[in-house]
Amino acid sequence: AFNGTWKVDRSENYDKFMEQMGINLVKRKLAAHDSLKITLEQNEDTFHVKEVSTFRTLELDFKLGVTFQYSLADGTELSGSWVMEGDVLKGSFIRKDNGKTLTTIRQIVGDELVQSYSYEGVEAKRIFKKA
Ligand code: MYR
Repeated sequence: AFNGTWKVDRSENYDKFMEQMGINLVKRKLAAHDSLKITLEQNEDTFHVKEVSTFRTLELDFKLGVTFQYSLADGTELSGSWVMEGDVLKGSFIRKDNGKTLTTIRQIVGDELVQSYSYEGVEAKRIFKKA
């Protein structure tokens, strides 16, 4: 169900979320228009991800339940993993610089992919449409 290319359509509370993450105003303004596109390809418990935005292009693989490293566009390093609960992908990541946890959920709602983020009490969503 997650397979395909997803292009961000809109975001909710993303600016506040990034502010909580400590990202400065200039970077937040750029990030608000990052044209993020995520391609997901699932093979059993392995996912191949291609991420394309105005900041960068990157590809990675992760396996459900297996910890991996991921860097945000601003260089902040995270370590964590995704698990599948029912039809929902749940991710839990720890920031390497301060040890704080960022959780995220991907789910299909209608014909959209909704990714929710939570960090230090602030939540945001980015909603993607099939490209
Ligand atoms: C992936 O599955 O796409 C790779 C792992 C993603 C890890 C969690 C991403 C959190 C992104 C938060 C963006 C907010 C920047 C302030």
